[in-house]
Amino acid sequence: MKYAILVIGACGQLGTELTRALRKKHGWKSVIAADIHPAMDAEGLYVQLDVFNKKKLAYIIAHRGVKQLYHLAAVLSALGEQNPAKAWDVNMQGLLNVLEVAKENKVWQVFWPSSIAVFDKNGELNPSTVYGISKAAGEYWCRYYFEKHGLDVRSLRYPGLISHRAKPGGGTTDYAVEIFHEAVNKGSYDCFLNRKSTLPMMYMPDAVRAALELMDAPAASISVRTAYNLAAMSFSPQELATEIKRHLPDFEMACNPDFSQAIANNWPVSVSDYRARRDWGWQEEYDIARMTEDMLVNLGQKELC
Ligand code: AKB
Repeated sequence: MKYAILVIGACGQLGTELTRALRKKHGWKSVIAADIHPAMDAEGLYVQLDVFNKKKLAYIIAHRGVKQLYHLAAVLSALGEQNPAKAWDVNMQGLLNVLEVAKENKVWQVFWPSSIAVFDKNGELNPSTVYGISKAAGEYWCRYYFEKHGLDVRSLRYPGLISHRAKPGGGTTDYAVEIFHEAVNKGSYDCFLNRKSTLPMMYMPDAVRAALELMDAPAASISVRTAYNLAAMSFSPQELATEIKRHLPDFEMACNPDFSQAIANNWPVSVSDYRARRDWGWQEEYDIARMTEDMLVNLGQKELC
């Protein structure tokens, strides 16, 4: 491979795993990790980048021969409600900068994650958070750059993501990661959503594979140029706690809903992803049982078989 791949937001929950997967697939020298932090790790190429710095972004793309770009930097739903102006700025201006610089520098493909936060509880496109509004508007910007400028932008509406490497920060679905760490470290968890709050979720290996498969799909098969719905499983905190208890029988969960509950109440319990299945063969691998077992193995609580 002669071109470079740039991952913006490479230190985040999705970025950490996607960068690893891209390096495994395309080679260590082909993938440049970028994030706002001074340095990530010694594992591969890394540049410090603020998404507001268009000049530096253009320089990296032009001088490193970047032809594929993953733009993951964002302020998530719960944190966004604490600081709406910042969330709008980072999420919207960041995306517009990336799209514009990618267009000017003839990047072949851009991946940008959207979210189930664009929906209301009936599954209508009707966002209730600044994060959701920025994702909905961003989807239309992606389609606009495709239709108007021929930029091959592809996007997925991710559910809550569960992973054991990097922790998420500022999301409504973060409880589904925190619960594992607390179960393992303390044996108990105080959940900020109520027991019955069912939301769509996905295990990280599926989320990473979905992005890679979407980017590998022939352009002619991509019928959705806003963002594809993507689904794997739906569960409530109670259902997840019950699943964890199968492995850690002494685990206990209390629930004390905070402001995030109002956000969760406005999201759908599930989404239909038939277009992703039809267009590029999407198929999840992990359900709640497999995901829970794998999380606990990776957090050192179960023997690897
Ligand atoms: C959040 O909770 O904000 C995110 C999301 C569902 O996009 N995990």
